[in-house]
Amino acid sequence: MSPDWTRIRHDFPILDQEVHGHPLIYFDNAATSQKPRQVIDALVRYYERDNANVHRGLHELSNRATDQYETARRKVAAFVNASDEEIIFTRGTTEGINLVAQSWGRANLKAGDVILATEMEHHSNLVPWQMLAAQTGAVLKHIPVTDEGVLDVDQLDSLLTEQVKLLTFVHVSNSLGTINPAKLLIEKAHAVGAKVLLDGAQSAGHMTVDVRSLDCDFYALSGHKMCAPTGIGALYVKQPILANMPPWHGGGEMILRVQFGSSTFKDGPARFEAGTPDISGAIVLGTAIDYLESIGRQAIFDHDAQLTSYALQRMSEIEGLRIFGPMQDRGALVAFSLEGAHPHDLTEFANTQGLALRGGHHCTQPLMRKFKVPSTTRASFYFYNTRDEIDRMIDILLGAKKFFGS
Ligand code: C6P
Repeated sequence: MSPDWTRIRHDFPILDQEVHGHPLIYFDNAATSQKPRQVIDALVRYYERDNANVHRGLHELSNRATDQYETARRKVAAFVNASDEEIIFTRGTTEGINLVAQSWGRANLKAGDVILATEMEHHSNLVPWQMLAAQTGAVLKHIPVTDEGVLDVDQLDSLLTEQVKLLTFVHVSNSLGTINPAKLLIEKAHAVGAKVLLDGAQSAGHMTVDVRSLDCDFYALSGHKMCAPTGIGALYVKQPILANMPPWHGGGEMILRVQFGSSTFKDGPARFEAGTPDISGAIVLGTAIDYLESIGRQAIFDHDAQLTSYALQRMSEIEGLRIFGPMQDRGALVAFSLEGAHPHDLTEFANTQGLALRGGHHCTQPLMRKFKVPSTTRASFYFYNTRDEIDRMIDILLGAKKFFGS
């Protein structure tokens, strides 16, 4: 049975408001998603009843907080089909990737090794590798993107040499919407002995993700893009890779024994969670996962896909509107430009009509350079959005066309 999308939309109190005298249309979900009442309530409930530090206290509240925090880890693990010993809580995708670079990367890469990324990476999946390359002498290379906005897989065989120690790529591009052929890329990278990191920022909340079946070695996600608050995320690291990774942050909770001159460290995810973690964030990330699972991830994917193909169809009818990225196999976003209107001006115009879009380079400057544009405007959808909102966006874009004389 199909979910009751109208009822589901009512779970999001923020959507029920006017902006500049118009009903809010929130199409900036790739930047951050909205939060359902269930998640907001769970956050309040935690602070009203259970708040305490984890793994430290021997009192009731600390035990409750610890139980809930570790239960959330199990929920994240189940969500991506991993074991809880493979899930590290982070602040988000950015921190997860930096953790891999500074822990696994520093321990395993040396001068001349190759880190292979793609031309469509978010800065979060480029800058940490540039820093690691500068530290180790490794070289950062990339798989080019075609004019259609997909990876040029014909180049793979020449790029995937035995020098490649890591292939790192975005699962769903935040600037093009492209869903990359993860399984194929992972298989090819493993064939030359490389490890593979998947940037799951735009995939985790939108589709079923099974790290076992994908067989990736690292998968990073951000809670705030999948109905949880900002400041919490998770990193999957396949065992036994995790067991052999050195710590990256030092501090409380990640140690076994500390002397003045040296320390020994815990095994498992705790080794990478120094200091007091985002306890409430992790717990309600668990609530967000329960919420998404109650709708069904395939249902969310199908709903997003229908909205996106409808948006693509309607937007293609607007003369002077250029769509970036492939017309098929894409996630729930459409980046575009409108002749005669600067993307920032267009985004501001949309805002005056209550429509939240994003205008900018979307933290993918190398990709913008490839397409010879400084920035684009982007509409990104989630399961609480409707066809009616897309129709209203089209009207606003037609209004913008007149306004900018394009
Ligand atoms: N993209 C966007 O509007 P953090 O900030 O750590 O939660 O996520 C970083 C990140 C990494 N990879 C991809 C593919 C992403 O899309 C993002 C975040 C937002 O597109 C903010 S720039």
